[in-house]
Amino acid sequence: MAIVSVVSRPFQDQKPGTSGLRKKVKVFQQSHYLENFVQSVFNSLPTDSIGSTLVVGGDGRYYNDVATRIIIKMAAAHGFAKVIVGHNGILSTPAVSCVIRKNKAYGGIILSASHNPGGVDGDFGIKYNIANGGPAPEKITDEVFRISKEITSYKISDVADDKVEITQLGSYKIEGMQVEVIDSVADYAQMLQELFDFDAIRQMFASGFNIRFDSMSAVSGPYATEIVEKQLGATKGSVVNNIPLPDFGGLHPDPNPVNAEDLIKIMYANNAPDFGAASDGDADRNMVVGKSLAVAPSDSLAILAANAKLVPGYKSGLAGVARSMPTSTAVDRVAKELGIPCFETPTGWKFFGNLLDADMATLCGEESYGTGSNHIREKDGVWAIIFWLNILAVTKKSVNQLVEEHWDKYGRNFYSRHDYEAINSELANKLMASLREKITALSGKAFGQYIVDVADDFSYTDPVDNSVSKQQGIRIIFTNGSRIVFRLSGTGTEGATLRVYLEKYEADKTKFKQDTQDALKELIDIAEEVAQIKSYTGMSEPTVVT
Ligand code: VG1
Ligand code: CO
Repeated sequence: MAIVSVVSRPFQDQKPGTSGLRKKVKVFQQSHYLENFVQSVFNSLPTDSIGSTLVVGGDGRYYNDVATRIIIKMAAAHGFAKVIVGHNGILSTPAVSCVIRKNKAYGGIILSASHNPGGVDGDFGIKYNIANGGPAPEKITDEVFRISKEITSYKISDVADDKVEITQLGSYKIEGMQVEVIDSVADYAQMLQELFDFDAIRQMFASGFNIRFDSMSAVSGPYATEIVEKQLGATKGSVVNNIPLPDFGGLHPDPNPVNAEDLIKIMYANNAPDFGAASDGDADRNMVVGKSLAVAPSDSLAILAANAKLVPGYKSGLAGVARSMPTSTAVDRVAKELGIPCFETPTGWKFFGNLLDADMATLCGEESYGTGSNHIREKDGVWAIIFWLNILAVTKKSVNQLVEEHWDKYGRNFYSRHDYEAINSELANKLMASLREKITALSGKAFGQYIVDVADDFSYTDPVDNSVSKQQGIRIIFTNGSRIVFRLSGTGTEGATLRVYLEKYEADKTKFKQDTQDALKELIDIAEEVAQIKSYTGMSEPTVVT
């Protein structure tokens, strides 16, 4: 056993996006590709990383196990004292965050492309998280990218792969570094027990409440089975598709009404269960579904914020809330009512880290089915679902009742996202550039009854470290509070994806039952008029509407 230095050549395309580096599996399988990126991460770390602890785990997708072993061998070469790794290389994204914090680790590496499809022809991804348990901020990912473009070698232990044991729980050494293989679920489950009233939820299940939790053949399976079925007593079989598969069964592990089609069908049929839930590839996203009602993620955030005090972990109230810029302003109304601040950040969980660390925000959320809190530094799918169950158990209300009462009190923010996927990158960039040129002239312009109040390219100054992130999406805000936002996705691996976010506030109760797309019709037309999406993309309609 020895540490060797391997000569490689730099790749120019290892720029982390919204959430780490995501590429096709085939790209990651090129020789030295993964190793170069991992070495770039290690080279970006100060010397105090030597002798410290690193956490490693992933969502179980194709290549997870291979990559896990490579990272353990490289961590030994870098001089970490210990690697904590999930059993079989498996840890959900929120579990990695939990384990980093619990063990006061230096950081962690997450192997996941999250909601992107997996399998040999699918996507793979890697992300570095820092000591607070959250995604590395831009100043670190920028540095990693810079190093990756110059790197010419990496260090790795030459220990045989079959000596890098990840299938047995327990501890052993490689090059003097301790490797500890932990149960993937235990620490995470314990954390949730401390936040929620498990007894109340258990009673609710015991009295006949039923749930269908669709793990989408992704990593939430073992977590939901242990927590929802075993610990909370939901009927056996309530958690479906609960075995993580390397290709997620060939499906797209994204918990929205389009991709979680099966769950929606069941929840919209007669005799639907009381509660439907789904989670994504790495279990940081969640969808909540009532009977014939898929709860909009922006509404879910607002409802959790409004009811947080009913839950033991948040009984003393919230310091503040935060949402990503495209997320609807439903939570802003709750914050106003509670008299707490509401922060608006760029898309991506890394922007919430400082606010959570500084205790300026307690709950955070994104329109993309992500909700979380200061219990860790990632969004957390299973947590969000148990949060909802806790509120239902305490209020003895149904999902639909809670949502409708919320609208009655605060009004309804009709909301939808239209995605144009896999469009030509050059054309997508041209569309955005032309929007940037147009925005100054938009101010004050009237489109029927919609009058533009503000039109800008969102720029964010972090209130904690004053770092500035520019060009985070074009916003058109109307005088009546409605909004249209345009931005390009930073998680795709094929061409570009244009996201158009549409929001309309409605205070008139008689209009709450309207179909969302109908309610947003005028805004959809304005978006087309302003951005000329059809002519730029050649697409007559979006590929996904959520
Ligand atoms: C998307 C979502 C964003 C989310 C990110 C990572 O990013 O819009 O809200 O934080 O995915 O989620 P983008 O750049 O494609 O719009 V996950 O669950 O894929 O880590
Ligand atoms: Co995810």
